[in-house]
Amino acid sequence: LRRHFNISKQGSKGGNEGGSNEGSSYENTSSGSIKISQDVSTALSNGKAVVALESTIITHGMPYPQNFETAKEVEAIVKENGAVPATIAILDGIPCIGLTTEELERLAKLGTKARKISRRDIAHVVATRSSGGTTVSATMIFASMVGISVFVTGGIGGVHRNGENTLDISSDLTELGRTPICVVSAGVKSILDIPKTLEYLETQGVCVAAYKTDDFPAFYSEKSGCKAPCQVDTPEECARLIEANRRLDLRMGILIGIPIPKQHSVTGNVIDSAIQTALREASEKGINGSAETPYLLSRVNELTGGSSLESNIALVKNNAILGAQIAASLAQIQD
Ligand code: PSU
Ligand code: MN
Repeated sequence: LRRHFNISKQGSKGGNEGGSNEGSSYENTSSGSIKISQDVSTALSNGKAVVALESTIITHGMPYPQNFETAKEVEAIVKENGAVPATIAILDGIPCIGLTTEELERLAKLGTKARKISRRDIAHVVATRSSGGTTVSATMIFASMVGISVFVTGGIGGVHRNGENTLDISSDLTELGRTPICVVSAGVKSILDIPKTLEYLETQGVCVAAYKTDDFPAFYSEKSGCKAPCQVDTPEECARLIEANRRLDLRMGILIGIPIPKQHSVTGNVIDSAIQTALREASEKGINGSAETPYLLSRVNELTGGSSLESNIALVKNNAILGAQIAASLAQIQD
């Protein structure tokens, strides 16, 4: 019943590329060449737990050096909790599943000079041999290609405020509607329109569940005030959800929203007024499209004097624990 590697193995080709590609294998997919690290490749062929991690959070979601430190720590947390981390990015035109520390550092230092890669950008980045961080949508695509079922991030994109007029709706949402990956996140930031995001997820047929609560979490705060359609209470329950989705071949994604740990949550005036200011500035400066989310994230960080960044880092780590536990549980039931 292993669905892994419906792509043919081309054999190892590590070595002569500055040492950093050592131990990786190139897989030939119907859509081109992708590189899978040895760790991830071995875990997938043995049916072991693997957790995908995105990289736009590194290039566009946090400043250096916190982005690099967090990326390394999140990988360590995934390992401690029984799964193999697979950070996904495109480097010099090659989609990479599982990065070396040097590769993580390269992305972290590139920051916003790297491309921000959503579904629509993949072909161009590959064709021009460019490098960049993959958003939730692009990361889901590559994770799904190699048979990874669980993916951890901080927060996903959503329907932007005033999205009914701008049509700015993150491709994360449509990807969740068409790609069977379980995404673990702390919900959706209130820089976005949370009720409309949930409506849109329903239209896309995405299974949305909140973890140990019936309130969909709002990233910096535990509650959004919007009821989550489902509630799950254990990693095993999440794994059973993934397994049911797979067996029935429903082909849509699952979104698990886990609230930020109470001691790290920022609520009330500080964050609200920072978000309001950032939104107003973005609109005054005419910042829109794919530049809007990175702008809002970094302005909110600045305006809260780094306290929102601290929360962001804490919640990603918390999500990584649950993601690894879900992947471990899934590996067990699929055994
Ligand atoms: N929200 C965050 N941090 C992030 C992102 C969103 O709190 O780093 C990133 C993710 O990579 C997400 C992307 O997939 O932004 C969504 O971008 P857009 O809104 O342009 O679709
Ligand atoms: Mn957008």
